[in-house]
Amino acid sequence: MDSLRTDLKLTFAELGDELKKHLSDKGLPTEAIDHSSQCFNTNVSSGKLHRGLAVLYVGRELRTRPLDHENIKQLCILGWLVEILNTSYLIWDDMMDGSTTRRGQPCWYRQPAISMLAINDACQLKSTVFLFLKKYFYQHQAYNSFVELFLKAGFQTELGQLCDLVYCKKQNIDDFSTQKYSTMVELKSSYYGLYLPFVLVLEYWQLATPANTQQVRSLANAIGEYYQVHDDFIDVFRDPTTEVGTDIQENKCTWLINKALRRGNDEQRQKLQDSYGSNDIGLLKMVKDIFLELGLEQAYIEYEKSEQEKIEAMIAAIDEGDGLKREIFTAVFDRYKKDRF
Ligand code: GPP
Ligand code: MG
Ligand code: MG
Ligand code: MG
Repeated sequence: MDSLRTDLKLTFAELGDELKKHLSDKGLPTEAIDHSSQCFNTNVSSGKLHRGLAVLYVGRELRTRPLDHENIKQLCILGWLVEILNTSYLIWDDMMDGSTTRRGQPCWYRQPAISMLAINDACQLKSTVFLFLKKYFYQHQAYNSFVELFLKAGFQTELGQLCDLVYCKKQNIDDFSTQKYSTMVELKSSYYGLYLPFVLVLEYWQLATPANTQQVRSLANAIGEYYQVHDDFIDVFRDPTTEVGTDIQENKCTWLINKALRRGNDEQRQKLQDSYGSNDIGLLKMVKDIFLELGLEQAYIEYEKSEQEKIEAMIAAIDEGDGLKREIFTAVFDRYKKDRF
């Protein structure tokens, strides 16, 4: 899949130019155009591009006729649209989570010259998705489906974020549950990050059916949760010199705290209740120490192994007579598996 990165990157430059042209045609002042460009160029392509590459790769694998230049370009653009949506949500998410760094750099809103302008930048990025959809796909048979998919993906993500933010306001961490966790993750991360890329492609090739989108949905939820559990794990257990997590301080309902609450004895649970969700360095250390005492590092390794087997079994059970190929899920899952630490 990595060999597709070059195709993807080539299209990015065109989208950047198109955005500039659009703003200039609207008569915007140079400083506004420059700012918008800087935001686009700095934030959209700096990630791992899992989602954009998935669109291009799955799009190529599910082609219903030989791919021409135009197909490749359109699939790249659809990939970038998912990445643009992702970027807008990460900019907002970092502000909401009080994060300091992303991808080893200060978060966009943390840059002194940006600050609260980041709110508008993320709004504008999200609108850019629909601007580009119209510009490049208005004549495509699936245009309406694309628009609906992006609108729904946005709403689902916002509902997931709502759950995330409402749960972390809970005073009593016993209110957390793995059921609540799964609902939140499906909404805030699996839908736009995995379901959307696959279904965009099914719509692009006019292959979408209730049955195959349902199969995609189940796999997207499973891979999405696997990925979010890893995201939660590294928030606490990654090398703090590369990136600093905020989940414990922000009282987040994560896989780790759910696991700790299930494993802990009364005393450990009480300590967690007293220390979780605080910015105090001593209390933060207390939570981390209990996580270690409860063997959560090993628990994560076991979770990862058993979940991989479960997902691989789900992929093996995919019905290929329905426009899908097992290989597309295997390849996308492999990328997520390799994306470690
Ligand atoms: C990331 O979860 C959350 C999202 C991508 C959804 C954001 C939705 C909004 C409506 C803003 P996270 O906070 O665990 O991710 P990370 O660890 O990357 O900050
Ligand atoms: Mg966050
Ligand atoms: Mg968050
Ligand atoms: Mg996180």
